Amino acid sequence: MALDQDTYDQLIDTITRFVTERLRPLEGQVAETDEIPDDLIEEMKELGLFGLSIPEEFGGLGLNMTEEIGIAIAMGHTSPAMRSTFGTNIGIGSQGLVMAGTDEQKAKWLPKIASGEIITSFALTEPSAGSDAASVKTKADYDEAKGVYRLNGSKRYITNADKADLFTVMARTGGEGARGVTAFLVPRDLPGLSVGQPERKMGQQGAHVCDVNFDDVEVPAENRLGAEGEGFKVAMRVLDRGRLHISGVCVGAAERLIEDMVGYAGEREQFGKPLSDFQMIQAQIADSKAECMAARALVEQTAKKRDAGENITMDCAATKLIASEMVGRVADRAVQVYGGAGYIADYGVERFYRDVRLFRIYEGTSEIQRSIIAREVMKAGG
Ligand code: COS
Repeated sequence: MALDQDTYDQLIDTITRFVTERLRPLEGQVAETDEIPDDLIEEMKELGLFGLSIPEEFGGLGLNMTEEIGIAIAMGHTSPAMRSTFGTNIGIGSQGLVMAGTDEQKAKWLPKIASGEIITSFALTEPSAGSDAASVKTKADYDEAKGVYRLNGSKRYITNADKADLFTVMARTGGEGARGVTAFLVPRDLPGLSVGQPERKMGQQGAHVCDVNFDDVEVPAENRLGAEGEGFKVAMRVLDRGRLHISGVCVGAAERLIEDMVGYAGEREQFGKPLSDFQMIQAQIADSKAECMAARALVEQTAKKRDAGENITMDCAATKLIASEMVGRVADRAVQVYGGAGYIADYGVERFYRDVRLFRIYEGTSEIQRSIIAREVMKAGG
């Protein structure tokens, strides 16, 4: 444990109350305005949410993975866009720096990331490099005379890019393939860096994704993260843990949907009795609960393995596959249990249905998770 049990229990309790009392009532407003209110962001900062996974010496809470997962599940009980507000700071936007940064880089950036003073983004995906992440084309040419890498290219679907102050950018310094990729810490205010308009999306309104363009952006050599050619591996390690975190959010969202389903089925009457008296409705609740419990157990087991220092690449892929597919089925059943109301915006279930669709796509599609699992299993089998 990074925290003692009492402190951790109090933290979970505080976050659960924040989710229930502050965030859930604002879900509709956030979806409609596509913005998280500023005062809410300030409250998230005060609660320490931007620094959950940042080591204590740099001002964060230094949670281990098991503890972080507990919070991801608690946050999953409200619209995923709420968690996304600080999701990049505690995940893909900061963990490359935590894993591969120098002491100077960490001291310079991590305290401000932990406090939420600066927002971070992870820039891997490109217009022609999605699942095939090792094919990134953004170039980083070293200019020895100036001591800078000159970045040219563009990134796509970058979460929180419009708010970001610091990007972890994967760019090509060498030949083709994974070994030619290097990671860089790129401050937003460098000349030549521009961010596009937020995309219109199916769901998760309030969380924005944008293009990020680099036009002769001169990045000081001291901002290189790790050695040349190590950037792809850094990105993969960051994604391993990101996939586990997302799996926790999937479990939380499923728990919320089950709670909503049960509530609605108990209130709504048809044929003279509540929906919950019908076995076909009970079956949908039972299947959802059983699948959610299984996913939760897997998430917790994988988090424990990571905390024990084990290689979790396959476990994370399997966990994300199971948890994201599970929440998709649960959301679909929730819409079905709500019937006509499930299709009406005011009830919020259709919004969750759209929101959770992304979990099967981002941080690696279900197809990519399956190919990682197959590859790792076959490797282990010789
Ligand atoms: N941890 C550490 N190292 C890893 C790794 C991991 N999880 N996965 C791969 N590597 C290493 C490999 O060991 C290999 O190292 P060597 O060159 O020393 O042998 C190197 O990275 C290249 O790996 P590999 O050959 O497996 O790369 P591929 O091009 O086959 O790609 C997948 C592998 C498909 C797994 C990768 O491209 C991927 O995850 N794609 C999805 C990307 C994604 O999730 N995008 C979402 C957007 S980001 S929010």
